[in-house]
Amino acid sequence: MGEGFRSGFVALLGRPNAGKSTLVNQMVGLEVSIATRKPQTTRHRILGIADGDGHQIVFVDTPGIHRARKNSPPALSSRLNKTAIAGAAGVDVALLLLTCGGWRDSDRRALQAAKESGAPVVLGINKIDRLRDKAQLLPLIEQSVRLFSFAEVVPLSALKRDNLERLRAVLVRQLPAAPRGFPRGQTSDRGRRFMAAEFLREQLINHLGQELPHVVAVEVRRCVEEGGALAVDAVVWVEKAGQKPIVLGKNGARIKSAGVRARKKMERRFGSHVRLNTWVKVKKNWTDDERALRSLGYAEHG
Ligand SMILES: Nc1nc2c(ncn2[C@@H]2O[C@H](COP(=O)(O)OP(=O)(O)OP(=O)(O)O)[C@@H](O)[C@H]2O)c(=O)[nH]1
Ligand SMILES: [Mg+2]
Repeated sequence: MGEGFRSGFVALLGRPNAGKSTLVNQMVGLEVSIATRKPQTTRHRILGIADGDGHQIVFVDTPGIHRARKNSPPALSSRLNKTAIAGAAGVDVALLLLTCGGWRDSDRRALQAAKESGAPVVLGINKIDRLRDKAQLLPLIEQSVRLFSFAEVVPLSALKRDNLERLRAVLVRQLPAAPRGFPRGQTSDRGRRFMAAEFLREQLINHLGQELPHVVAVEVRRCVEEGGALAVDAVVWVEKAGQKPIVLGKNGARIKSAGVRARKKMERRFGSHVRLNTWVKVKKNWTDDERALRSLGYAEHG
């Protein structure tokens, strides 16, 4: 490791659906955090480690910061916000991700969290591939720099990989001179059991309508090598008996289809055959019950 190596933590903050997880995955070069088109996908603090020439950036992906909606479960909702805010504590850089759609209430909340981290705040303006005319960015950049003195402002498209190298250079400049904190080649702090649960949850989100994703949790109870394959036993938790048939689908078609897709992703990632067994069970009102949230692993940060 030569002199001048830079390394540190960069927290991704922003409203739900801003593209934080997509960006982390692109920077790491591997899917370490699931991303879907529905808001409130990420529920944990997840590290994504990006090694580069003379540097290592440890991205901290966080849940989207939002205002509790009238019909959203208060305990889960506030837990997600707390996890996001806790994820920014002690980092070297806060990367606030806005979209080119402009500032909303939840973006301002995320800015507040970024400021409170005490770290320099870089503003990323995502989804610029949606702009027909890039000149539309200028008023947004002007408005943004009036709101706060950002260390830098970087327009980008996480999806199309537009301007990501510039972003990387900007972030590295903000990092302290330090040796890498994680061994080269390590891409995340999460193991197979976590990724297996997340791949299944991702496919369930894709298979379900607008509201149900929020009431689904996946718990992998067993993830062991057995007879040349990885045996994964997963319980899909819903919070009301009436939600069970929706997750199952007609003759179990929905959970089956989600399960097949999730299994294929697991097989690609883990490089082994996977035998996935799923059960759909009811944990009454788990989204609004602190104890249930803890037992499902949603309360590890304060
Ligand atoms: N057009 C476009 N879509 C994007 C871009 N980046 C992300 N998306 C899409 O935006 C949606 C949300 O992306 P995520 O990465 O899950 O967003 P997030 O900020 O992690 O969301 P939460 O985990 O819910 O807070 C997905 O459908 C992405 O494909 C981009 O640069 N351009
Ligand atoms: Mg996310």
